[in-house]
Formats: sequence, structure tokens, C-alpha cells
Amino acid sequence: MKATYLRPMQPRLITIPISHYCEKARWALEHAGIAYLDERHLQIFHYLATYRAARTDSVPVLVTPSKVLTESRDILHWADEQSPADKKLYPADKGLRGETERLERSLDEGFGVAGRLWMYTFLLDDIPLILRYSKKHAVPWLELKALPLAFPFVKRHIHEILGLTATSREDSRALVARTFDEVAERLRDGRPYLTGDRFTAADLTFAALSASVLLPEKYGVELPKLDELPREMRDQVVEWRAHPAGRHALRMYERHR
Ligand SMILES: N[C@@H](CCC(=O)N[C@@H](CS)C(=O)NCC(=O)O)C(=O)O
Repeated sequence: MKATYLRPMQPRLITIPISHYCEKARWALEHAGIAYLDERHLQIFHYLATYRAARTDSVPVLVTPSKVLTESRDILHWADEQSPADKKLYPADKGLRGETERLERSLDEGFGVAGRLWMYTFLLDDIPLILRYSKKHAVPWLELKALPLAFPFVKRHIHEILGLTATSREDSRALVARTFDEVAERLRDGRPYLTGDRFTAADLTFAALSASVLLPEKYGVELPKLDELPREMRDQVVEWRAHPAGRHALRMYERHR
């Protein structure tokens, strides 16, 4: 009898490639050695896919054979259940696990939102830059074609979602700076990772969400280079890259991405 081989269905990750929450999910899946399909969309164009899959408007969404996950931290937990002991992102020790989860949640809810807002206060108006990089991110051809026409609408929509105001840049910069100082304080005793001597979901989350203020080279998709950024943004990125917390995030990219 001829043998038939059924390939188990690969999980499907719906992403906006540039999104740092999507980067967090991609990184965790790759860290766990899980093969997945990366279904990429541009902002707004992603709604059709996320509504179909999960009745949600935000990415990442992970569609697995048994469930659909709509929060990056749920995706990290799902990936972790399948990863080998030496790759676990959540420590077995109850206290350390709690600390890791608390850090992750607080970074997700404050720092990640602020860093993204800060970046958009500089780049949302730079249509040529956005178009140039969207072309490098393997999004559907039709979305790329439609982007120049849809751009005013996309821009207005992002503006509304982010709640951009006259003080957004300074407010978000201050929150990022405060988080960087807190992270540096945590690392001051010489520990190599945020919760001790092991790479955890806290380090991965901090590094991935730092991407909008550090633009690391090893990010999952290509990001703008320093010399393409407006001067004020460039100077701040350079300063943050040299901060002990910035150095920690970049080290996580070097060692674990
Ligand atoms: N708490 C969510 C946040 C996800 C999130 O903010 N996603 C943004 C992309 S960076 C998004 O989908 N924005 C598009 C929208 O809401 O329309 C997570 O960690 O997964």
C-alpha cells in the first residue's frame, strides 16, 4: 500500500510587518522553532483578514489548528508550551514566572504604545519613506498598488487610533525615557537578563517593543536606516541606543533573534 503523508497544518500569523507587537510574536515562534505562515498586510488592509479570522481589528492574530489567538502574550504562551526546556520563555519557578508575566504586561500596555506613538509623530507624514519600506515587506501586490490612493485615509485613521495631539511626542518620549531608566536600574546589579540569568518573555518583549525607538538591524523586516530619519528622531535614537537599556535590547537581538 502506498503511504500517504499528511503535513500538519502550519499556524498562520496575520501581521502588519512593521508592527513591533507582530515582531514580538514572530520572534517567539521562531525562538520555539515553530514553522508558520506569515500573512502580511498593510495597515487598514489587514482588517479583512483579522475580522475573518477573529473578529478583531488588531494584529498579531495567530490561527492554529485548535484555537485563534489575538494577543501577542497569548501567542508567546502558546509557543512556549511547545518549545524545548532550554528555550522556555516563562520560568518554571512560580515567583519568577509571575515577575516575567507582570513585566511583559506592563511593557505591552505602556512602553509599547508610547514607543510606537513617538515613532509615528515623526514618520506618519513621510509618505515616500513609508512607501519605500512597504515595498520591501512582501505585502500583497494589490495593497501596495492601492496605498498611494488610500494614504490620506490610512493616515487619518492611524492618527485617530493613536490619539495624536500636540503633546504626543513629548509625552511618549518621557514615558519611553522613564521605562529605559527603570530597565537600566533593574540591570544595575550586573544581571544579564531582566529577571535574572535567563532570557525570558520579559527580555524578548522589551527588545521587540524597543524597535520603534532603536530600529535594530536584526528586526524581522527591514527598517529605515538612521540617515533616512528626521534629525531630531535620529539624535534621540542614537542616544537611546547608547543607554544601558537600549544596549540591553540590542544585545537581546544579537544573542537571541
Ligand atoms: N495588546 C496587543 C496590541 C496589538 C496592537 O496594538 N496592534 C496594532 C499594531 S502595532 C494594530 O493592530 N493596530 C491596528 C488597528 O488597531 O487598527 C498585543 O499585544 O497583541
